Amino acid sequence: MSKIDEIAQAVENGKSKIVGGLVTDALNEGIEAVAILNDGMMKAMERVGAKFQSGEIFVPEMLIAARSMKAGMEVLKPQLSGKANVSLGKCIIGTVYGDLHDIGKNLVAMMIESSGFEMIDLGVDVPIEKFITGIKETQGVKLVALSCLLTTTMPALLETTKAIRESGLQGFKIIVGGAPITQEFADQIGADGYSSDAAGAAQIAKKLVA
Ligand code: B1M
Repeated sequence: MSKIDEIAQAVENGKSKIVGGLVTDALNEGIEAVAILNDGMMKAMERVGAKFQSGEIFVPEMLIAARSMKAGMEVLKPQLSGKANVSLGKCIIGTVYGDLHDIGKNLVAMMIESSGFEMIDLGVDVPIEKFITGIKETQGVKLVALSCLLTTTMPALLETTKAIRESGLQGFKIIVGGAPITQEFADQIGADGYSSDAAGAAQIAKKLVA
């Protein structure tokens, strides 16, 4: 079995204690961090999602797999996040209310931060008012990034975007993303930008504030 498959299997089976070591071994063997992430850990999470959908596993197993992915991410983080020598302003990021998924949001935060933004992460299940207060009380916000992983929290994404717009606060762009979100939905709710993945989110973020 290849090292990447070993990592994927460990993530899928929730072996959080060994994932970090396997990722370190893979990096030492010269395997690219992006390949470990995309071909190993993310593939594993897709399989976890499919198993959940088919009733083969339940929420606790999904949670344990998420913990393993996070353990691997800790090791990968320094490899994935380059240091930008520019300052593009501040970015406020969070997962919309009702939604507890944060792995994708954390990846997006990491990539946007590496592209030159100062990151303020409000976490998961973020109430609309918290976004608005955050923007109001932080000087130099240029970007608000909203993550949404559930079809059932897409209305929360719409409401959050709408409320931020209606707050009258200005000087920043809003980008949205997450598995169920499409460019069409992003346009419909009036977001300035959309990406289906973390690297794309960083590219769009830079373009929007340029
Ligand atoms: Co949840 N869950 N989950 N879950 N979970 C999904 C999303 C699901 C697709 C699984 C499935 O059924 N196949 C399904 C949603 C179905 C739907 O909405 N149609 C689902 C469900 C149903 C649920 C619960 C309702 C289950 C239940 O309780 N019955 C429940 C909801 C809880 C809640 O939020 N209120 C639930 C709970 C959980 C856990 C807590 C157990 C755990 C999350 C732990 C955590 O995040 N700390 C969990 C997990 C792990 C998953 C899966 C298996 C993996 C998610 C993940 O981390 N993927 C997921 C299945 C799947 O994704 N295939 C699933 C890896 C991550 C890197 O990818 O988050 O997609 P992702 O992020 C990507 C892109 O989406 C994008 O870039 C990222 C990197 O490239 N992106 C952005 C994300 N945010 C972005 C923002 C941007 C731009 C791009 O701009 C701002």
